[in-house]
Amino acid sequence: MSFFDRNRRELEERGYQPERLPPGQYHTDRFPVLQASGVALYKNVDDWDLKVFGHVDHELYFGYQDLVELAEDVLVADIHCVTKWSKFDTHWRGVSFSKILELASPFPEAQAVMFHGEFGYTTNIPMDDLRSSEALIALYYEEKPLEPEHGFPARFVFPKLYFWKSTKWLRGIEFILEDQPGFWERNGYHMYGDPWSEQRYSGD
Ligand SMILES: Nc1nc2c(c(=O)[nH]1)N[C@H]1C(S)=C(S)[C@@H](COP(=O)(O)O)O[C@H]1N2
Ligand SMILES: [Mo]
Repeated sequence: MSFFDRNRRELEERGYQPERLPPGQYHTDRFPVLQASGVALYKNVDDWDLKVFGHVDHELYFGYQDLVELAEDVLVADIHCVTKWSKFDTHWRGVSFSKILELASPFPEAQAVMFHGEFGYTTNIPMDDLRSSEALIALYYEEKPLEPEHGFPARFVFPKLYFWKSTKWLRGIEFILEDQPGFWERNGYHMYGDPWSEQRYSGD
């Protein structure tokens, strides 16, 4: 029996539905750490801020305390990494993306958002998906502030797509007119990244 078959059988024995795993994924209880850069360490959280800009009526600017005061939305979801691990029922708390839409009022012409992380990391997500799916600026994981390696002070969480779309050390939310590739999308990953259709690489 293959590793993947055994993993699905183990899930079943533990009372989980193996159908929660998208094709080609296995489940892990661990929380792997992945990034293209080093880990951003903010010794002083006042050195961090988040800008919302681009094609919007109202540009927004948040410090950490501003977001802490707004952090009342909870998202519980399965996450799927393109390197094939998935993790069930991850629990996040922060500011829902719908709150950002309400405050910023992006122009109706804006077709996509470019998320900017520390060290120049970027990734793109279409507006239609952001409007219709669960999306959160997370400050807390399992009710504790994020660990630095998982994106402290704030990361995006967008479980509908592969986890590379969930920017750690989030610094900018840019509303753009046309969907553009971000860092991994320019380096061989799929423009969209739906785990259920296995859109891992640009040719998939
Ligand atoms: N800023 C930033 N965010 C990032 C990345 C990165 O390199 N830089 N890597 C992405 C990738 S490929 C994955 S799989 C997830 C991993 O998140 P984790 O380390 O919390 O598991 O973060 C995503 N967000
Ligand atoms: Mo990833």
